[in-house]
Amino acid sequence: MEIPTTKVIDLKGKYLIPGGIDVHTHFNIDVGIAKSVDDFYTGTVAAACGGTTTIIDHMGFGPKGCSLHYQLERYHEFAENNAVIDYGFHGVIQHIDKKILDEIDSMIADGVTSFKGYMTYGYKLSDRDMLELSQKIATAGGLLTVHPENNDMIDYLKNNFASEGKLSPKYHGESRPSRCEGEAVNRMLDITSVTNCPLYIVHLSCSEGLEHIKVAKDMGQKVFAETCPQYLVLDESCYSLPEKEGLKYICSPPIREKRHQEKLWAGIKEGYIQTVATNHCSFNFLEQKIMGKDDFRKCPNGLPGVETRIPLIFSEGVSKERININKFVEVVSTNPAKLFGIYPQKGCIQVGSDADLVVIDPNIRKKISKENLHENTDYTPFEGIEVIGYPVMTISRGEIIVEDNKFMGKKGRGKFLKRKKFSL
Ligand code: DUC
Ligand code: ZN
Repeated sequence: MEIPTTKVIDLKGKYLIPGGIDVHTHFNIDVGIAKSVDDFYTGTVAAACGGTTTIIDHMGFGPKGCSLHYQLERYHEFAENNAVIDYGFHGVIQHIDKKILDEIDSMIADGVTSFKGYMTYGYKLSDRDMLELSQKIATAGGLLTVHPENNDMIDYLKNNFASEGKLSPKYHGESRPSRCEGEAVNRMLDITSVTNCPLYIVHLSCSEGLEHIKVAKDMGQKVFAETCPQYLVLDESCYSLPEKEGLKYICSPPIREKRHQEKLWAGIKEGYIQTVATNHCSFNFLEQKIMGKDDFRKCPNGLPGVETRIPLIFSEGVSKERININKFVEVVSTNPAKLFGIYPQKGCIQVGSDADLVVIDPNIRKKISKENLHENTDYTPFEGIEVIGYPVMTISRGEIIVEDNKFMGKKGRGKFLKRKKFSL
């Protein structure tokens, strides 16, 4: 018989929280003009070092016309034998036809219970597509997640700026104004009110979108929202940094004017925003982001951030007293687990749960720097920000996998999470 070993850890002066859950990563993604530099090994090592014990990845697009399971199989191959923490996938919807709609049931049976539709980019869905998709997801017991931006507005503005030779990183932000996100959020709220489908807005970046969500939620609609650290701590001035540094911050939706930040924090505090995820989609500055040096449209969109989420939200949220420790745990762990069908296996500390645990020392002060991170990029957009509080130990299913910023787990130890149907 195996003798259980017991290790006593002195947590005096520290917080013990359920492991972080980041429900928005893009590992192994190929965006056509570039491949991300974090795969399921480097990305999950970085996640673990930053206090995250579960990720749910938004699979990238597959070949035109491919089935949902085609892409799911590719992602199982990417993650298996590589991920070091537990993981799940959101289905990605590239087009709508009867075959795709019929496949939703079997995806759910296979543990993929949420699906992402884009309103912009190459595989954007029309309003009619969204109606049919949300109707199907609602009856199948899934959750619809949406990237909301008005594609026509973006196209129009981008073309206008280009014709005037306005191609510096600043015009990335200006071609995707917050009204264009707000409009798309509102449209999705109306569409899903017709089909009665639960809606999850990914990477909410602006007060316009938040206001629409508040109205709908107060009227009883099932709508949930995620924001990301970049929208809470950075502002649009990053696009005007010298030496093309602005390219480092090109992501969609873009980093907004400062006025949005406190609105988003208030949205978290008041419960209109339920999760903070990252949209981690990492490209190197030197060979990849720099492709946009003469034209922002050539810069691959995306920022790294899977490792800095917990430190930034703890520091800017709890240490700076914008939110209390309970709200922090809700948005980085418990709510994501509940929304995405892995609670109480994950997202809480209780008998029978997975013993995914993180220790945070609230007294550590350190400057975020690429040098101390495990993300595979040559920069971090949060360089130089001083945080108060940092994760010092990460435990996954009872095993210590990170201690004092050193990863000591085994490659491939992460397991696929077959998620339950949406039930909130
Ligand atoms: N936004 C990004 O910046 N990158 C990947 C996908 C997305 O929505
Ligand atoms: Zn995304």
